[in-house]
Amino acid sequence: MSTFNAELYPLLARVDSPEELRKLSVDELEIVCSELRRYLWDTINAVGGHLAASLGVVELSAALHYVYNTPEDRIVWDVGHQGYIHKILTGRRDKLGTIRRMGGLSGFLKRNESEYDVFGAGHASTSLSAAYGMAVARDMKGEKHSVVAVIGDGGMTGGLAFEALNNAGHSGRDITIILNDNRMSISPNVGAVPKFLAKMETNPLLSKIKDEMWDLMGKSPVGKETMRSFAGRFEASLKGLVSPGMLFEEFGFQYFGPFDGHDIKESVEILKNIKSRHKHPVLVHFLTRKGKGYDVAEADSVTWHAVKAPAKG
Ligand SMILES: Cc1ncc(C[n+]2csc(CCOP(=O)(O)OP(=O)(O)O)c2C)c(N)n1
Repeated sequence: MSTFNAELYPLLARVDSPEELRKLSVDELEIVCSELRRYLWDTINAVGGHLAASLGVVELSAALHYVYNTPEDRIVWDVGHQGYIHKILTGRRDKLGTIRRMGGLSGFLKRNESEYDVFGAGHASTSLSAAYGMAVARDMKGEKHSVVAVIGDGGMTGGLAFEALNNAGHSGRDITIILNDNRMSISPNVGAVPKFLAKMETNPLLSKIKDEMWDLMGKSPVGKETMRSFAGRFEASLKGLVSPGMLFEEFGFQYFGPFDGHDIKESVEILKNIKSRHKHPVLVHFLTRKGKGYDVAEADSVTWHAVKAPAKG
């Protein structure tokens, strides 16, 4: 049973698979993202299911399938409720309205549902270990594909995630972790890791150094743009020294970020660069917003984490 109305989402209607997605221009990709967000909202509000987390990973999901050659390249999602956009993009668009119903799509990621679901993601914090295992197997078989794990800041507080960081970082193997940091678990996150992740943007010393360098470089006789581009690079390395980059760098990961996970063009550029140039453990930190695009869901992502289907009346 198809629940997809092609007239309402004309560009998304052309995306039957990630291969079709990869044929679009980046400008078209931006339009697809807005159609994806609207299709998810319309459908899940009608049939019930998880909502806020997937609204927050629309651009990340599209950028990942645009840059990586899935399913050959492996994308390992940490929790099923972040995977609805991934499902829409990987041949299950027309069945979204059947999610979590008898005979319909699973609310989780399932290997027997799709070749794009490379790991059975249900519960939190398992993706990094699964991805590391896949990277080891790839290297033993002499294969070359990329392995990318996507984990939330909530999932990143779990012990198994740290076990994987401990193993993968020192191995030096080609593995990329996408940290989808929306500052929320299902409810607000607690403990040291979330505090650590939030530290950098609120670090007053870093902001002061950045502002002063920006002014100074603007006054330089060597060309404002050249100097400001140098200042930008310096700022990026400075960020790596101040947490949270420091934490991941200590585990053996090269840290990049934090970036705006809703800027599709920037996300595509960053991922292309990581895919082609970094064949070692890398962590890319994206900031996203749970419930993105809908004021009510952004304001109260706990309530909108999952919605019930409206009662039949
Ligand atoms: C071992 C374990 N602990 C707790 C949970 C409950 N749980 C499910 S997903 C999740 C984390 C969700 O936060 P995050 O990873 O940031 O993803 P988001 O919902 O923000 O996208 C938790 C704690 C679980 N499923 N398994």
